[in-house]
Parts: sequence; structure tokens; C-alpha cells
Amino acid sequence: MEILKDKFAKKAEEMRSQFQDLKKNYSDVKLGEYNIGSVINGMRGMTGLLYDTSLLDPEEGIRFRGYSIPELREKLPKVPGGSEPLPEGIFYLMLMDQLPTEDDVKAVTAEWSKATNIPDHVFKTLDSLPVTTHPMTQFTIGIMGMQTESKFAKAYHDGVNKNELWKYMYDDVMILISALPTIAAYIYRRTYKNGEHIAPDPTLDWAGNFAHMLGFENEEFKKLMRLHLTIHADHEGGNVSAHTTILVGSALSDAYLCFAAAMNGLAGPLHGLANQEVIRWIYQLQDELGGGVPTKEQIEKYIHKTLDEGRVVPGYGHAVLRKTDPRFTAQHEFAMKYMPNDELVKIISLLYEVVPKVLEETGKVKNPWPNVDAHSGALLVHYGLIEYDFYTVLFGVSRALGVLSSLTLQRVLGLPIERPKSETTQSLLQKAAKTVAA
Ligand code: AMX
Repeated sequence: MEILKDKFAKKAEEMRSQFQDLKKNYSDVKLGEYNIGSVINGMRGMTGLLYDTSLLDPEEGIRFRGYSIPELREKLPKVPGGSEPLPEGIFYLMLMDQLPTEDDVKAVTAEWSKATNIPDHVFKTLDSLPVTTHPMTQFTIGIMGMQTESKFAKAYHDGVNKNELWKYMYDDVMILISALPTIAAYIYRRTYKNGEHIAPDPTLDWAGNFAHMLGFENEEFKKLMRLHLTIHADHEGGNVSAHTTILVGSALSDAYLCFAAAMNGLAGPLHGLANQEVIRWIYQLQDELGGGVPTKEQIEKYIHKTLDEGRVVPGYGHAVLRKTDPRFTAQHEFAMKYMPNDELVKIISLLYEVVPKVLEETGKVKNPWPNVDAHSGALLVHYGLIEYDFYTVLFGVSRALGVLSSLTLQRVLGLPIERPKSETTQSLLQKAAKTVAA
């Protein structure tokens, strides 16, 4: 007897061909202000969200409350004698719409260094997982474990007036952000360092302490952590992790539920997981060639092979950006300052020369330029953080700053539950037929 999967395989072919017909022939058919193409292509270019903490310009890149990354590297407070901004500062800026003073940032550091409220069951739950569990899976499980502590969920349960709920969201957000480096470091040490954990150092800043708990005392690595955790913090509202946060939050789910959901999106290879994929992809190239720095010709051949296999070149392309990502540039500047002769950095530079040309030649890639993920792994490898499966967790710790400040603001504004209208393939084909006949 035909099993359902075989039956469905036939049906799936029919459905796909109907969808391709819609996409190829009717994408330009107007549906109000937008067209069928916008509906079936991931809502690209459709404005449908209010999100205050940052705004992305396709040509220029991200601005956080109006400030570009170079401006923030200059203006945000730093540790004494430091050269990179403290992530506490970008959080303050996004939440308050105001640049922080040194004292403002110190106050945030002091609040986040009190990461004492992680219940024991979070660590026990993590310890019950095989160490082979992907670090991002462990991360979302750790975050979900913290949900027992939600003040917001309790306040809602207790009937707190909806206008007051933002205060509880704020409390959850601050507790969660303060806990994330400890949870992330715990995952790193149990997965890669035989469970030899390192106690936090409350005298350090949020990023410095994170580096310390991961087991990295090199001051340059701490600088890198401050830069990394600042530049990955936010990328306006429509990316998968930000949108997921505010979509789930619109149902009045608490910060733990929202952020765990967001991290499941970040764990996708087209989004945050691309940072691990870049290093994996480069290592595969090196393996094929027997190591060392490949030539431009070898790189070009390898990119073609990747494309011919129906895979993407990780770290390149973007749904909104149309130029080199300023987050790539900031990391490249860091590399040129501290490790200009690093082998992986040299390969990243060569890729930057070769990949855009090859992607442009495909005629379909809208942005052939590198994104943030093209560079981050090379910097981490340089300092000995070589376990690339862990890289998206670092991205996630940083992303908390933007999406969770936006989640707090969502409750301040009392935004309603999200409920966009959807259509079916059939209903769109019918609308297209009517428009064409008219
Ligand atoms: N390599 C190969 N093909 C690519 C490509 C890349 N780097 N970027 C885009 N394309 C392809 C798409 O897959 C699509 O092919 P299809 O028509 O056969 O489906 C076509 O080019 C058009 O895509 P697009 O409009 O240019 O991009 P998009 O908005 O659909 O996707 C993104 C954006 C980032 C998912 C895509 O560029 C990509 O897959 N990049 C590689 C993965 C990556 O680096 N992701 C990280 C992004 C940043 C982040 O979120 N952290």
C-alpha cells in the first residue's frame, strides 16, 4: 500500500509547479500597495513592523538610534584605556534613545554583574544533555530553563494592569541579559573543556567577564568580545531573530519564551549559524587543497563547486543590505590592527576579492558583498576559540541587547498582537486571473 510520504511526494511536485507558475507569471500582479511577489518572497521590501532600536539602510548599513558603527566605536564609553565600546553602552542607547555617560554604563555593568539568580535546575538540565548537543540547542534549552523565574508571567497571572506590564518585562530582560554570559560559558566549558567551569569575576565588565568565564584572559580577546557583542546587537526589526522576538512577544509571552524562540531562528544557517558555516566552509577548502592559503583561482573554482552543488556561499549576501556590511568592515579593521598576518584573515581578504565577482556573475544574487558572519570566526580562531559550533551562541548573547530592549519598548507602547493576513496559492492565482482578465 502506498504510504503517505510517497503519495505526498507526488502531490508536492504538483504544488511546487503551481507555485512556480504563480511566481514566474504573476509576481508583478498588484495586491493593494504591494504585489504577489512581495507576498510569496518572504515579505521582502514590505514595511509591516514598528521597531525603534535600530534602522538598516541598504547602502550604508545599520544605525543604532541614528548612530553608525564607526560613530559608536568612537562615542560609546570604554574600559579605562580601552579601544572598543562597552556593549552595556549600546544597550543603554537602544533602550533610552540617548548616548550614555561613563556613569550610566557603570550602572548597567553593576546591574548585569549580579548574575546570581540562575536557578540550579538550569545547569542540571544542561548537564542532562549529551555534550554532542549543538551549543545553540543547549542555549535555547538553558534560556527556557530560566523561564521559571519570569516576573512578567507571574504579573500577568496575578492580573497586573496591562499598562504596568512593561516594568516586569524590563526586570525579566535585565535578569536574562545578566544571565546569558554565564549560561553560554557554562555550555562552552561543559562541551569543550571537560566541564571545568570558571567562576565569574564581578569586577569585570559584561563582555570582559564573559571572556573570563569562557577561559580567555588575553586582553586583546576581551577587546574583541566588546566589539563582537556591540556590533551583533541589533539589525532592525525584520530579521528572523528580531522579528521572532517581537512576534512572540506580541502574544504577551515573557522575555524567556520570546528570546528562546528568537535563538531557534538565529540557529538557522541562513541567519546566525552562517558564522560557523564560514569557517567550516574555509576548512573544507583547505582540506581539499592540503592546507595553506589558497590562490584566487583555487578559491574561484571552490565557489563554483559550492554553487553547482546547490549550496550558498556562507557569509555573503543579505536580504536588505546592498553593500559591504559595516560590521564586516569593523571586524576587518580589528584584524588589520591586531593580526594582519593571520592565515585565516588572509583567506578572508582573498575571499572578499573573489566571491562578489562570482556571485554577481550568477545574475540572481542581489547582494554579492560580505555580511557580518564572513569575518567573525577568523578573529575568534586567532585567539584560540576554535570550536566553531559555538560561534552562533556568541552572536546570540549579543543579539539579546537589541531584541530584548525592543521587546521592553513593545510593552511600553502596548503594541497589539501581530496578525497579518495570509493568502493561499489558489486564492492568489484567482486574484491574478481576475487582474489579468480585467
Ligand atoms: N550564495 C549563493 N547563492 C546566494 C547567496 C550566496 N551567498 N545569496 C543569495 N543567493 C541566491 C539565493 O539563494 C537566491 O537563489 P534562488 O533564486 O535560487 O532561491 C538568489 O540568490 C536571490 O537571493 P537574494 O534575493 O539575493 O537573497 P535573499 O534575500 O533571498 O537571501 C541570504 C539573503 C542572506 C539568506 C542569502 O544571501 C544567503 O543565503 N547568504 C548566505 C548565508 C549567510 O551568509 N547568511 C547570513 C546573513 C546575515 C545574518 O543574518 N547573520
